[in-house]
Amino acid sequence: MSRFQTDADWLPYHPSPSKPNFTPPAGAVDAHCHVFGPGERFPYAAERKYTPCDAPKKQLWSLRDHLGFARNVIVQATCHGSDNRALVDALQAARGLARGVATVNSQVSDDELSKLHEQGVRGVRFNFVKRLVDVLPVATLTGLAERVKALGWHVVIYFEAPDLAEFYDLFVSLPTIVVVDHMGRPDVTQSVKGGEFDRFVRLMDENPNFWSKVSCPERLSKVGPPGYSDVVPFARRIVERFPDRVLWGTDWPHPNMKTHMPDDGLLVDVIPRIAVTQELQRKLLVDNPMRLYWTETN
Ligand code: 0GY
Repeated sequence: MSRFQTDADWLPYHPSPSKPNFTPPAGAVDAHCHVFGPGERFPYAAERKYTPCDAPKKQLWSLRDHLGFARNVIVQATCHGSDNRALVDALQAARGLARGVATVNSQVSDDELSKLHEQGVRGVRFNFVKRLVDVLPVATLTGLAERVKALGWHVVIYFEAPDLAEFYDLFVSLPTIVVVDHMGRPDVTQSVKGGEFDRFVRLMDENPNFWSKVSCPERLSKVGPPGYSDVVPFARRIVERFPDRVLWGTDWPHPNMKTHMPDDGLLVDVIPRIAVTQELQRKLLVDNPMRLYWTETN
């Protein structure tokens, strides 16, 4: 029995995802997923805003193999704060088949950053979603970005569309590659062209150091599974306009889903509808993530 009580409304990850109809290209990377705990070994952070059910690395490897992927990029989730031990444990167990995006605070030493690099971390995540974190001061974020730039890392940012205007100047001042989670969480009930989403497309147009994850239809969709059809035009627009700056991930184990827990096989079947040629699929799933995370083995 864990000493952590999972939130009463927490939805556990899908116990038996279907086999997707779409076969990912050889070497495909799931570039956005998490590990949670197990809490007994890797305690959840005191400052967390939610307590998930454990989602350990072994389950992630089973999912990777079942879905036809070869590698993972594991992103530190807010429930672990800036304690990256569960992430590092998974990276070490993956024997080169996983890379990480960590969360660090301003007290992190250069030695700790170098060690994280050796352990497979290639980026830091700055989270601006107010229900998930207490946002760090701008000066702290800018200072951290400069320090990780020296390691050749990038910055992953997570925000919701209505907050883009507030953080815009900070985002474009970041000196590294900047990877945006889930297309900046657009409101998919709005028009894919001419509306609020244009601001995000402009951000990508005007800043060639910006990349986007075209992930999380399950979070953005109002129509839901099996097709998540309302999200498809948004992701397709980004993939076709920025084919060399897009990544895709499952988002397993799908934290904070309140209405349904997705079948990961169905999420994979969205890929050929947002990347409609084999070339786009190869860039999205292999070439781009390999260029960003596995430079030294290319
Ligand atoms: C995601 C989305 C969410 C959570 C986190 O780090 C996290 O806690 O990223 C969310 O609640 O929208 O990408 O995992």
